[in-house]
Amino acid sequence: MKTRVYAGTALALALASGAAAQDFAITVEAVNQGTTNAANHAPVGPSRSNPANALGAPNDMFFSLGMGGSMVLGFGGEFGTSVTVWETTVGNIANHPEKADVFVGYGASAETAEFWFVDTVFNTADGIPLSLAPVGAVSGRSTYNFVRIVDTSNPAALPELADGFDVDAVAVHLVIPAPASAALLATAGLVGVRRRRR
Ligand SMILES: [Ca+2]
Ligand SMILES: [Ca+2]
Repeated sequence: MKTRVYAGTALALALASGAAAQDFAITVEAVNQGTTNAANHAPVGPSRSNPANALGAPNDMFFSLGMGGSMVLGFGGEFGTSVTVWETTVGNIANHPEKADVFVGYGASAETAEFWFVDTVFNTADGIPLSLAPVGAVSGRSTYNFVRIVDTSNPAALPELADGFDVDAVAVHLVIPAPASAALLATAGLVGVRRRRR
């Protein structure tokens, strides 16, 4: 019996620490890549056009949104608190001032979800959590299930080869867990019931 109690405590601790941990994007829900900044709107190169590079933890592998491009990411559940975006710029960042608007959305799909503006992120200051508290005052919600990132880089400030904001990774804090976590919670509840019966 004691073993069960210890197991339950360990699980509860794991779940508690999991709630505070960052949850990285796991699905690409929509992509609308823009072009390079060239006068002929040449497409972004293939090595910079894999949307899956925006999934998972920051690793300097990225998806270039293209000038004016956008993408929507999913996290396997509903999140609140904050959104953090990591960008990758190769070379002298001062010569490539890139930025993007970050939105959170809620709905059945990326196409039908309603989105609310959170903040603008700059490649010169990435990896900073954006609070969702001000968004809640507008949306009337505390949880969301999509993040949309829209390139808003200024074409006039960039060279011809520029291809907009480069998304390396996006993190949230899941508050309504994915199915796998829900199963864990159910197990934790079962342990708790057994403990109370003693
Ligand atoms: Ca870029
Ligand atoms: Ca990446």
